[in-house]
Amino acid sequence: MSIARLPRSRSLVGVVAGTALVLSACGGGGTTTPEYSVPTDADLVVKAVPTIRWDANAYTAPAGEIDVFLANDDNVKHVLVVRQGDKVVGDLELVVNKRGDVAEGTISLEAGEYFVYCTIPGHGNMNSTLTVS
Ligand SMILES: [Cu+2]
Repeated sequence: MSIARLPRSRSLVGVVAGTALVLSACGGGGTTTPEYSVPTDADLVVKAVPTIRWDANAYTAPAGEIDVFLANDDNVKHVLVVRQGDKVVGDLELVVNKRGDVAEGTISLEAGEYFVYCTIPGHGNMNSTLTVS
């Protein structure tokens, strides 16, 4: 299986840098990555990125108790849930209201194919696959 596509190189940098230190938001001009650290023990890291997208079209996670970390690199509110087909599974609901917000939670999933979905109206394209194995 190929590596999940990362539309922005910044996303990869964020994941790597976040393992060791808090990201600095004081880079050069343009859009900078918000300041937060990604927990090293997260099983699934999802970022909302401009404009109204997740940072990957496909995610993977290990079956069982999955520690999910959500960060908002976008400028609007997002609400992450996990769905199977079009039905929400588990009671995980991660809310990030604004840019720089983060949220963490846990969901127990058996191996299978799921979707990382955003429940905000108009965000239906935030529907990436999640392969749990
Ligand atoms: Cu959204």
